[in-house]
Amino acid sequence: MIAEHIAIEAIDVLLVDVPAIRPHRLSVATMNCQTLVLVCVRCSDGVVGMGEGTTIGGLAYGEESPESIKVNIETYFAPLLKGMNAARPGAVMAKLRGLYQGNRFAKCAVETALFDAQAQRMGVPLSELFGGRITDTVEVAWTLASGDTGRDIDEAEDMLARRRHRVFKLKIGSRAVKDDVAHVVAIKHALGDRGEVRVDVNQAWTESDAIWAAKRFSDAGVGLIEQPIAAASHAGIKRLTELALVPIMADEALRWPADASALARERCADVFAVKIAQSGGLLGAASVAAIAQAADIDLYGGTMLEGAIGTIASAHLFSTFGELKWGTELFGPLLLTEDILTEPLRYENFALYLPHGPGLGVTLDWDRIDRMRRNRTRGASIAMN
Ligand code: MUC
Ligand code: MG
Repeated sequence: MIAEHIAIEAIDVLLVDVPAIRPHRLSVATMNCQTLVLVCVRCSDGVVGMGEGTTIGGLAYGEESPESIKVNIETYFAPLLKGMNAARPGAVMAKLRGLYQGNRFAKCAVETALFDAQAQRMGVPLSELFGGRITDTVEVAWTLASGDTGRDIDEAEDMLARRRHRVFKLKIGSRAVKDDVAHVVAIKHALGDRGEVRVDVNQAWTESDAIWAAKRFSDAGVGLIEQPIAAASHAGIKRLTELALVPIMADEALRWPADASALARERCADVFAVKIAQSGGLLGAASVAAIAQAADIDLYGGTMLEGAIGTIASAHLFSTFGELKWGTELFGPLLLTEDILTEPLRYENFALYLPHGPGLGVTLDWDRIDRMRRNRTRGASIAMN
């Protein structure tokens, strides 16, 4: 029991630019580098919590950019949070949510840091604050997004041979639909039953494009279609789900738990991609999962291509879900050329292994972070305990 008032003393936000191992092409952007948005919350008991609010493609994916996340936390969140009781993360976040609109990624970063600090204080892994983990590993899919069919097949073969991934998500939607379909079908034919192939269109198609492609994907054995049309079109995604050609997953359509509720009420999708940043934090993502489970909608553990902090925070939460039928795509750190941990996350046998230490259970490599962080000459160096 933590009865005393533990003050939030300081909140630091760092933008850390890490090159990608290869260009990562989505319909909304091509990423050559990922900007990690790391938040550290220092508390008066000496505990430091870490969180992450990373997004994709600057301002291309959502309404927040790495820069807006940093500015809004520093300008609006930090003055409010300073002095508040770090031992009451739920109360702190309720206040923050009540005062400030939107900013889901920024809220996620702060909330993760508060819960990391609280779990460290209590001496338990983060997963134990969210009902307790049911599993120590989560299966991890890999995204093929080089844009080149031959290169994607080689990449998938390499992942299969190394037993790192056997589920492959193909990023499509930036080319003509028939070209995308040919690309996906060629990869599925090459892998056969050895690899599962899914696609993510990131809202790029019209409904008629999606119907045309779904028929061909169904014949080819593609396993899942993620967010094929605009997030706002609940009626459209419901019609695609009802066609029952290939299971349909909602991703960008799930901005808040209220969206999950609306989509679940009408059973607009077969699967929900649960993402901590997209849901405004761990609590919001837990609500999205609960809504899905109550409505008999399957769960998938999504990513915003976060680095190690957002990835392991997500894994802690996902490990508490009763059933994660479609696994996860928590591969973000593997897409980056440099690790920010002293000991990398453990990926083996197609899965990510959860750590057992208190809080997030990982240790940051501050020398590396300091080398890659933006404006390092102007900012004060972040020295951790
Ligand atoms: C998304 O839309 O799902 C997940 C994997 C990837 O390559 O991009 C992300 C975002
Ligand atoms: Mg997606």
